[in-house]
Amino acid sequence: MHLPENFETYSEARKNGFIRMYDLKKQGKKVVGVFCSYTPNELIMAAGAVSVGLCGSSEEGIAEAETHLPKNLCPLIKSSYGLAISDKCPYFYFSDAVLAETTCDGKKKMYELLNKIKPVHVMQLPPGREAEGALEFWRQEMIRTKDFLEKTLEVKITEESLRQAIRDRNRQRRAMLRLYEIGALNPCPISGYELSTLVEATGFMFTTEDIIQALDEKTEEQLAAFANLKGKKDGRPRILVTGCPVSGVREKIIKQAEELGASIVAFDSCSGPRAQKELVDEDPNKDPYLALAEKYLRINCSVMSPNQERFEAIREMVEEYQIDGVIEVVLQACHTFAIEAHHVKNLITEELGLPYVRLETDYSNTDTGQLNTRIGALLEIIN
Ligand code: BJ8
Repeated sequence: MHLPENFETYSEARKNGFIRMYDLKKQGKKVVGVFCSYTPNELIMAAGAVSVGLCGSSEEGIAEAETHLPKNLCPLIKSSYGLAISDKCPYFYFSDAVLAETTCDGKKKMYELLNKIKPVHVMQLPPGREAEGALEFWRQEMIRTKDFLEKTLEVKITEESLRQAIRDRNRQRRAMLRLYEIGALNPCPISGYELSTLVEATGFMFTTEDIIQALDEKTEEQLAAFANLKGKKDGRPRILVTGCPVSGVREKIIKQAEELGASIVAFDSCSGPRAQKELVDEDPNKDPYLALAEKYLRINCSVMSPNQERFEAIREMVEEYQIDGVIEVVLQACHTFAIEAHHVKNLITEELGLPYVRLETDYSNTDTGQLNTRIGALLEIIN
């Protein structure tokens, strides 16, 4: 696996973002902490505030969290909560408010505890897209969130500022999608480890223009690298990673798989294009709250039931990215992804005839050797 000399790890990017955020706070900027792809960031932007991801991605904070939360809970939830209550996360400390959603049971109950420390607004996400009224209910949640932000941040969200935020966020999505599409090139010039790290590091840049510039520069650099490869194939198995977010297991799964010879070219997860693929409708005659509701309700996370759209997205990605095998990441005690993995396995192995492995793990390093063996076995089957 080749990494550029100026490669910034996720934790370095996170640390470097602290200074930027400190400066923004000194200038009087309001900050809203977020946890999920269902968060309508456009509302935060329209309020003149910046958003920052608060999802924990390391073992830090887990011991503290376990004094309040069950041990057998998703590490992402425990780490996020532990960092918050132990004052170990400067981004949580700087947040004037937290915007969250009722996604999985663990997260939504954790938010009730978090609300004792900061103002937490929890959007009630419909559990599916198909029920009559789901879309209108979700549109009303957008309006309720606007009201919360206006009151808590003492600002006014105008229709004009919201429409501008929608256009800006769409520009950012397009830039991100262009970078993800590098993975469809064959051979793929960028490692999945570098790609996913860079995309998540943009969460610690706080202006649309900075983010777009970083994404565009990487895309152009990789297009040039691909042109230099002059069509030479590298023979590495092309892998799709699906399932739970990979931030907290990037080193032991993504990096390790590439060190074992895989080329991770695509992500069907919140570490990939899942939440970026659909833009928000910019039609000036359309109600912007309806446009936001439509876009965010289409995100195909396993918390939705049924979630047919995820399987369609996987089918399309397997074809577009010329996938040879699939790794499914399931974080410990994540019931929705663990159960949905049954359908995913059938789709991959029976319908598409490809090798598949499901890796159930947490944020510790105790299973690194075991993961190495299982990933190695998958690559051997493909080879
Ligand atoms: S849209 S994937 S960011 S909910 S892994 S905390 S589901 S028990 S992170 Fe997620 Fe939003 Fe979905 Fe994406 Fe619960 Fe599962 Fe843990 Fe999860």
